[in-house]
Amino acid sequence: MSAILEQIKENLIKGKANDVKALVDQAIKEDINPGEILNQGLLAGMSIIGERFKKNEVYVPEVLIAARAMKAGMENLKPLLASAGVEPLATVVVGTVKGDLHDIGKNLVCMMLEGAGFKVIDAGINVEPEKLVQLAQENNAAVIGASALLTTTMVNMKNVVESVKSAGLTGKVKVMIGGAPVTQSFADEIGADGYAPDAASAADLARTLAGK
Ligand code: B1M
Repeated sequence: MSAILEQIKENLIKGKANDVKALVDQAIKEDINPGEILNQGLLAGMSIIGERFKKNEVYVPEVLIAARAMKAGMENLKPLLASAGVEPLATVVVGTVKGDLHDIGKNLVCMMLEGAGFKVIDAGINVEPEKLVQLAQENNAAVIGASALLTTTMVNMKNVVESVKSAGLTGKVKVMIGGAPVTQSFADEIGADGYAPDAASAADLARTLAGK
């Protein structure tokens, strides 16, 4: 791999936003393929952060700082990716379920999904299940991700599964769920397509659910 892509990766892991941006700009000037800058530089770094996060080797602040560096690096790369026809893996609609205002975990999930190469539609907090389905339809999403932090709101995840069913999208739009009180057995009970315990695993799961 070219030295500059390695440097982008290493600086992203360290969360050095200014350096990542400068290195990406330099790589663009050196005519390195935008897809390579994305995959071998930025996404490679984010993937390592995701793995370390899963193993509790790094924590929420480091992930947020790395995501900020990723965002800085993407600034001038994004238009080039679009014109080079580099497509996102798939689209994922993510929201915190109705009645629930917690968004820190949901935002981390969005960041890890973006870091993994997905287009993310962030539906926000306190989202009606029908809204998630509507956004999925409008954006041709492969996956809906629902987050809940309260035992009183996690039950609303069942309504997301039901809404997907009512819209005739079962199997076409997969539902993944997560959040502190959520478990695999709860996912099985409500008929969700998958459960992820943390944000990095959510990106892995979305890849599987979207068949990527
Ligand atoms: Co609230 N709150 N809160 N709160 N809050 C908890 C969740 C609670 C456990 C605190 C406690 O009592 N010990 C408790 C829930 C009890 C329960 O139901 N079992 C609680 C309560 C009761 C409440 C209120 C009801 C309090 C009140 O008003 N009486 C109220 C409810 C408001 C509402 O939502 N309607 C409330 C309000 C708030 C604040 C607004 C003050 C604030 C939220 C601010 C915000 O989000 N912008 C808040 C906070 C910060 C917390 C704690 C302290 C931290 C939550 C958090 O952000 N964790 C929390 C206690 C705790 O967890 N220590 C608590 C960090 C975050 C990175 O983790 O969100 O779990 P988490 O996300 C992880 C994974 O779960 C996973 O990935 C993330 C990263 O790895 N994940 C997914 C999350 N979503 C996923 C989706 C996926 C896959 C993985 O796929 C789609």
